[in-house]
Amino acid sequence: MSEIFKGLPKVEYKGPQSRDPLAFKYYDAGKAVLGKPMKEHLKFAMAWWHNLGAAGTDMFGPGTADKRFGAAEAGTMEHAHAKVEAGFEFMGKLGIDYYCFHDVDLVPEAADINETNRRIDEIADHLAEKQAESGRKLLWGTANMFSNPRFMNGAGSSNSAEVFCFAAAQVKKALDVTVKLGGRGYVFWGGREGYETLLNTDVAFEQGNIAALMKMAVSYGRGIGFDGDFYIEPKPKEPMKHQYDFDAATSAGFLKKYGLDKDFKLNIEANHATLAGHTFQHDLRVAAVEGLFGSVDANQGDMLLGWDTDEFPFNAYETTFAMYEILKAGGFTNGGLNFDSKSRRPSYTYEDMFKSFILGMDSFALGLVKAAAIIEDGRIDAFVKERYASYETTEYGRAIRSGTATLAGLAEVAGGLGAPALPGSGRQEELESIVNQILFG
Ligand code: XUL
Ligand code: CO
Repeated sequence: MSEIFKGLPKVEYKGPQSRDPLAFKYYDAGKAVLGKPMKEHLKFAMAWWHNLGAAGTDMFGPGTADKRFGAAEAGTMEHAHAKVEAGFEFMGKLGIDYYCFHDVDLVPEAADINETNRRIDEIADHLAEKQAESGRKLLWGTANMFSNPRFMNGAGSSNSAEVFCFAAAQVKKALDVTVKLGGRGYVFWGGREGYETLLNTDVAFEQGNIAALMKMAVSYGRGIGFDGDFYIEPKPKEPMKHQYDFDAATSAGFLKKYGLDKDFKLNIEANHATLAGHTFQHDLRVAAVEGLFGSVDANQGDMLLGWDTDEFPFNAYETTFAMYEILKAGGFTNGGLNFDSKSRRPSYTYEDMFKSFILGMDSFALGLVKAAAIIEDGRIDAFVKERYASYETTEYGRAIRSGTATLAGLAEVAGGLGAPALPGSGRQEELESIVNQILFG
C-alpha cells in the first residue's frame, strides 16, 4: 500500500526550544521519569472512531475532513481496509503503540448481523497482519451499542428482550475480536443505558439487566481466554438525559452491588468527569481509592459548554494532576491513555491530525514530568501526612483509626480537652504556589 500521509514526517522529539510544529517538544519516548521510560508510563493509544472516522459532522452541518484515505467511497469495505492502512501508518509516524475501537468503527454495519460479523472478521485479519508487522497492539475493544436505532432505549437496559439479544451478540463478537487481536481490555460505555423520563422507566429492572449482560460478558470472555480487564466508562449524560454510570463513585457502587468488581475496573474520561460536575483528578482519585483504577480516555472539555467536546488535552494543570493521580495509583497495567479526542471541525487537514496528537502527547508528557517533580519535591505529600498527624500522635487518634474507639470513650476525651483546638491551616494557597513553582520554575 502506498503512503497515505504524504509529506508528513515521522514525528521526532526536538525539545522545548524547537519551533517545528511537527516535532514533540516534551514527549521523549525513551527518556526515564521516575526510573521508567515515558513511553511505558503513558501508553498512548489512538481511538479508531475519532481519528480515522470522525470527519467533523455536527448537528448543524456535514463533515469538513476527507477521511477516505484513498478509497473511492466512504462506508465501503475498501474504505475499511484503507482505514487500517492509514491507522497503522499514522501510529507509526507518531510513535503510538496502541489503538482502541468499537466493532462498527472497523466496518460499515450491514442490515444483517451475520454479514457485519463476516466483515469484522475480514478486517480483523488485516489488523492482525499489521500488528504482527509493526509490533503495535490493541489496548481495548468495545461494541457500539448506541448508534444503531435499535438501541434507542439502551442495550442491556433496553425494554426489548430482542434488542438485548443483539447487544449480547455484539458484545460476544467484539470480545472474540479483542481476544484474537490480543487486546488487554474490554470497555462498556453505557451511552444509552439510562433514561429520558422516569414515567416510562423501571430503574431496578434496567440496572439488573445491565449487570446480567456484564456477567455474561465476563463468563464468555474468561471462557475464551480473555485475562485482561473489563471496564465501565462512567459518563453522567449525553446522549441520554440520565446515564446509570454517572461517575466513578456511582459505577463503583454498581460493580460492588452486582459482584462485578473482581473483573471490572474503570476507564475514566476527562470530559465525562467534568460533565458530572467533578474534576478529572477527582474521578481518577475515586477510582483509585475504590481499587478500580484501570484506564483513561484522554481529552478535555470546555467548561463554558455543557456537552462532551472531546478536545485534545491542552491544559497542563489538568494533565499534571491527572498524571499525579495515575502515578500515585501505581501507573497503568492493562490500561493506557487513549486519546478519545477529536480535532476541531475547522482543523480538517491530515496535518491537523498530526498536530492534534502532538499537542495531546506533549501535554501528557509535560504532565508526567511535572507530576513526577511534585512527588520528588515531597512538600505536598509531607503536608498531607502532617495534616492528619493527630491520628498518629494521640492515643485516641490511633484508637479511631484501628476501630477500637467508642463514642463514650471519645466523649470522655473531649470532656477533658477543654476548648477545642482548631484543626490547623489547610494552607491551600501555599500548596498552589508550590505547584506553580514546580510547573513554571
Ligand atoms: C463517548 C465515549 C465513547 C467511549 C467508548 O462519550 O467516550 O467513545 O469511549 O464507547
Ligand atoms: Co470515551
